[in-house]
Formats: sequence, structure tokens, C-alpha cells
Amino acid sequence: MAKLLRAAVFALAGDFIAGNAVETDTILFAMKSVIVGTAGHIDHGKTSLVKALTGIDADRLEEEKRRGITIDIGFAHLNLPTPNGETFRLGFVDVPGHERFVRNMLAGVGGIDLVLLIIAADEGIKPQTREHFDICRLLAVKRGITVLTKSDSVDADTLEVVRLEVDDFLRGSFLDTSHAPLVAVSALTGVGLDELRSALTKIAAEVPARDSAALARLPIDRVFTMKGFGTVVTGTLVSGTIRKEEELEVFPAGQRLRVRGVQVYGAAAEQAIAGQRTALNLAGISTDDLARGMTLAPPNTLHSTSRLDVSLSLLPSAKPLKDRARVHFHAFTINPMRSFAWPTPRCSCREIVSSCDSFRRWLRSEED
Ligand SMILES: Nc1nc2c(ncn2[C@@H]2O[C@H](COP(=O)(O)OP(=O)(O)OP(=O)(O)O)[C@@H](O)[C@H]2O)c(=O)[nH]1
Ligand SMILES: [Mg+2]
Repeated sequence: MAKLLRAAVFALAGDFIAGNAVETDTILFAMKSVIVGTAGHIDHGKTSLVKALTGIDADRLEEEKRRGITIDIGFAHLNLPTPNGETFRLGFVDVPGHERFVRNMLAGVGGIDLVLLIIAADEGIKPQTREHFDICRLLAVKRGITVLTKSDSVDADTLEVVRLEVDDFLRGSFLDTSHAPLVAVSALTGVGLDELRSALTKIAAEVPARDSAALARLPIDRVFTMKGFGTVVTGTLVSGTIRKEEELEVFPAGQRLRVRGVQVYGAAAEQAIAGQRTALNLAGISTDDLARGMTLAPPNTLHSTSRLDVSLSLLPSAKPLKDRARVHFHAFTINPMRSFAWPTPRCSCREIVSSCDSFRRWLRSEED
């Protein structure tokens, strides 16, 4: 984590489901879409909780099912009716808790509107609870709910002790329990799920709508071929609108393509709007030319760069970052093993952090 430098927003994805697709465009267009990410230590019950809420198993890989752990990001969704008659569409991005898969976690959690920080009541705070929480803070995630899972596996006194420990851990952060909810649940018995749904409804109502009139940008998080369809990509549309038959460009590769079909949360649609989990069936491009981390946008609208200004924050737990240190840079779904140079000035980041919390510097790709 010490050298994980990430900047700005990220993004996520949805599923392209063949057959039985209904034209639900009008309904979906009217529904506010909110992206919820999970975060937390391995085996603390993230995927089980998403399944208990949505009925969908976000672990889609055969290896995940065999090993009983999440390896890559998974997706689910839920329609949440509000007391005033509105309905929110919640898109869930479920991330792996295993420390080895933290880069997949980073690809999933960027661009989320709110986080469910999941802590198992029988284990309390563990290393990836801290690491994922730090990542959420670095990403400037503003909203969330802390969920104590597996409440059925501890007695009331233990639950209270964990609650106090978590309370202390979150103090002063965006999840400080004086203003953010902390809910104890059990995915096994269903206890606490209604309270969690209410908390989700309340927070989802506070999430500002994304700009569907802005430039369309779809950071790709999945690429695959579907029999009878061809090339499919998925992602969370971070801004703008993408319509069927539209021409797009894949950045940074520069290839043009045509949107043959659009699906939003697994249902066929005429268009996808900002904030929706989106799948696109593409013509004029093969899966070999696409990868997670690329972005789709209208032709000639974005520019590739190998240098950028950043505002850097170093976690107190991180080692000092030396002049010209090599770091991994993450943005949206970009999960590069690329390294960047840290050019000037000749000072360590400890000094930077102690003298000013957030410091502007620039990064240069070593391939530059
Ligand atoms: N008793 C009890 N067990 C649970 C509960 N939720 C999950 N589990 C069990 O805990 C184990 C891990 O659950 P997962 O949902 O896969 O945990 P995870 O956080 O998604 O794990 P990773 O994605 O690999 O980090 C499984 O054996 C679940 O059956 C719960 O509420 N109560
Ligand atoms: Mg999981």
C-alpha cells in the first residue's frame, strides 16, 4: 500500500446477459442509479452480504466458487423502493478481501458512490480492513455504512466490544459513527438486513446524480466474447450517455468502434446514462484490442498523456517516498504494473506530509 499512488476517480462494471432481455429503458432512465462498493478483510462476509441483499452471487468465476474466496470484482444489483414512492437502483461492486488481490479491489472501488465497510463481528479489525479503509479515504469516498457481519456468531457482549473497537477506529473519518451508520447484521439469519436497507435508502438519497449530459466516459472493467453477440465490454458509465449505434473511440489505443447493443443492469436498453452499470456489445473491434483500464469515449475527445500533475497524500502508515521512487499509478479501472518517476524536488514525502498534507507534484511515465 505504501507505494500505491492513486489519483482521482475510478470505475466498475455490469453483466451482459443474453436472452429474455426486455426493453426497460424508460423505467431505468427514470430510476436514480447509485453504485455501492464493498470493502473489508478476507472472509468477513462481503459476498454473502451482497447475496443476502440482492439474491445475486457476485462470485462468478469457477475458481472463486471452488476456493470460496473472491478473486476479481463481481457485480449485483437491487431496486430499493423509498418511502416517498421513488425507486433507487443500487449497483453493487463486490471486491476481494485477499491482500494479493488488492489491485482488483482498487479497480472495483474507484468511482463508487458509497462504501459498505464490512467487518466480521467474530474477528474485528484486521489488516485489509485498515488497508481498504485507507484506500476509500484516499479515493475521497464521502459516504458509507459500516456493517458488522456474522453477528449470529458472537454473543451480545462480544458484539458490543467489537462495536466499541470499530467506533474508535472510525473516529474523525467519513464513517465516524456520530454521523454515519453502523449496522450489525447476519447474512445467515437475516438479522439487521432491514435496518441496513433503510440506511442504504437514506444515504442513496443523498448521493448527487451524475451528469448524463457531460462527455461520455466508460472506463472498461471487463472484456469478453459472447456467443451470438461478439465483443462485449462492461463498466460504470462515469459521465454522459451512450446510445445504440453510436461511434466511440477506445483510449488510449485510438481504434474506432460501433455500439451494436446496450444493456443496463442486464436488460436491453436504447442508451446508458451516467452512474449506470453498463454493458456494450461492440462491432468493429475484437477482444484482443481491448482490456481493463482502457476508456471508451466519443472520437477525438480525450488525449493520452505520460505526464500528469497530482495532488499527493501519503498515509501516515506508509514508508517515506524517496526522490525518484517508482510507484504504481491507478486511475479509474487502470491497474497498471507501469512505473513512474518521482522527479523533483529532492525531499522525502514524510517531509512533504508533515509540512503540508497534500502536495502537488508531477508523475512521469518511465516509458516516456
Ligand atoms: N455465521 C455466519 N457466517 C457467515 C456470514 N456471512 C458470511 N459467512 C461465512 O463466512 C465465509 C466467508 O464469506 P464470504 O461472503 O465469502 O466473505 P468475503 O468477505 O466475500 O470473502 P473474500 O471475498 O474472499 O474477501 C463463508 O463461509 C460464509 O458462509 C454470517 O452472517 N454468519
Ligand atoms: Mg467475497
